[in-house]
Amino acid sequence: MLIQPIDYFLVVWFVLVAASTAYVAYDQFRNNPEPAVMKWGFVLVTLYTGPLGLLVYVLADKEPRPGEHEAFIKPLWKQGIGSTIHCVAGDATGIIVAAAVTALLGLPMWIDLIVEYIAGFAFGLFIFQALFMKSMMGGTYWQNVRKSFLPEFISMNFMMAGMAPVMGFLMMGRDMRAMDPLELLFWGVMSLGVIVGFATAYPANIWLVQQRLKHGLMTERKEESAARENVRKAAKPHEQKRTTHARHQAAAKENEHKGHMMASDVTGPQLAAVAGISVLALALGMAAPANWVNLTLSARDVAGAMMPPGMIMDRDTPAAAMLDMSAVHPRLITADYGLDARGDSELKPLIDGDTKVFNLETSVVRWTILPGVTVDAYAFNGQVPGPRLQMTEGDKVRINVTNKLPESTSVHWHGLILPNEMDGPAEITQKPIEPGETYRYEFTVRQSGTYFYHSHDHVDRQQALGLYGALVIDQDKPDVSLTADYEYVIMLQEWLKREGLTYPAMPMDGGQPNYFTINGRSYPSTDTVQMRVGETVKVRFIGSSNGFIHPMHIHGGPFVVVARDGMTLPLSGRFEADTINVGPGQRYDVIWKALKPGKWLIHCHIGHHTTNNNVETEGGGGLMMILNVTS
Ligand SMILES: [Cu+2]
Repeated sequence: MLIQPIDYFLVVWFVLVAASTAYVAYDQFRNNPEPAVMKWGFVLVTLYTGPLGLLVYVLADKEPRPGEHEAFIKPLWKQGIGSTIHCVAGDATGIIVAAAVTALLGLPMWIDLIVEYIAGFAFGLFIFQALFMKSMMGGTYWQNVRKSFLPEFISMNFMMAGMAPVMGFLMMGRDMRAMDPLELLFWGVMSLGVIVGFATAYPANIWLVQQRLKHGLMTERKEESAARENVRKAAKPHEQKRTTHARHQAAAKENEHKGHMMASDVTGPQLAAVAGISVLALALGMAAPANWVNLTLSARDVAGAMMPPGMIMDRDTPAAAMLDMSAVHPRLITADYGLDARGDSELKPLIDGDTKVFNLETSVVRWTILPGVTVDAYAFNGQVPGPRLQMTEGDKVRINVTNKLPESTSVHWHGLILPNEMDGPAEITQKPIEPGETYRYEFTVRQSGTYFYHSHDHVDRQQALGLYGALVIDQDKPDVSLTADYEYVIMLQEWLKREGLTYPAMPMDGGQPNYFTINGRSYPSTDTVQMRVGETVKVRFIGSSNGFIHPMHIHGGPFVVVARDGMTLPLSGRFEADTINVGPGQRYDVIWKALKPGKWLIHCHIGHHTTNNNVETEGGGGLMMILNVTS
């Protein structure tokens, strides 16, 4: 799914990869006079490195004009390229296949890296290197395996020394879609890994070619092949090898070859030193990432999670912590709502005998908080906040909660006195409601006042993504001292939206919010309450926010606090104030009287909470709304 700029870049990249590979394959098999194994080597490497493979091919191997291949490929740097190509073609193929398989099997990253090394080495040695050597040098397959073991070992070590850290850091980085072979990003990381691996293996390959421990580029003319074919038909097997080899010598313009051996004057200490350094480089490349990223996790553990910028993720961050803070994946969105949709709409109950029945359903939606600004949210009945449940003291109620989220959930009826098994905490009083399941909550309402309901499973994630709603319970005998001309419920929430993705806001590194909503809207898209001088409004503040306290302030004169946490304050306990701290879970009912005409604000008194992504629009943002009083 194309959800980030990198995804579009990767589409372009892989189109270029396809075009580059097609060109190299066409030119190799049509125009290039070189051995078939080398042709395949270039095709595979271009498949992994795209335009860079094409560049290397054109600069080092593509015959510039007919008959010039022999002279063109002679410089040592080009011979080094040839040697690196057949190392990388084999090793990278083994590594990439192993990486895809281990990811799909759900093995931890550190095992992935070891399996990839073994697979890359085996594929390089047994398939590419030994076969390549055999076709060039003759001899039995196993003689060639033995001969190519050390050069292949050195080259593979240096390649993996470059490729392993690229895979370790990027796959376990902020965008862990890179762990999933079904995502384009996985293949992008593989491409980059091969490019870096090529670069780190190249110097060693120059040395190996120079020491005649590995072959570089070669020329094999068609006429020669035809001649060889004729000779093969005529000659006995033993003679045929010698003749073929003699022709090979001529083609490569190498005079020092003797029998099946390449004459190398490399010394034991030289070879041991280079092999030793290659082992050191390999160990560093494989182990170093484990200092910073958690290589004990598998692709299955992190499930392609995308993490917020600034989250501290280190070698001991558990997968559950990552999933908890990860973005809502846009592919999970089932509905898209504009500014015409409203949260906190009253849900009319169905009547079943003496019971009021409310049906709630959770799902992932895209919700508009400001013109042009959306968040990806968890919603009850497609609303943020969820629908308002209006009840009366003494009601028997049944609430069916159906879970259409990608994860389990449960619902807690905050502040209500009810049977323990109806209280909602997942794993404590009930089994979590798994995706697709429905749980039936049933109780009789014994209280009255302002309450709310919210998720009680992975609360820090789910409530911070919008899973809450108001529960307003009327008294069976209304108390006139609690009534006002108007009523308005205010539910507070913080959001973290960055680079097109929504993360649950939390008071921790990487989790700090940059948008704030009253009833699912940021100012200036919040409601305005219209009233006249002398009229009163009862504001029910609900601390539906998850980790942030909001000192809520009303301009234009004090309000009277008449209830706290659903409980009516006795007349002697009521008090006047103009700011009240609404902490998570708290509710305050306040009655404000319009004394003078004008636009009077209700807003949070933390300045940052009245901005939208740190920007003020029309005098503010976020947790701000207007009481518009006319005379
Ligand atoms: Cu605030």
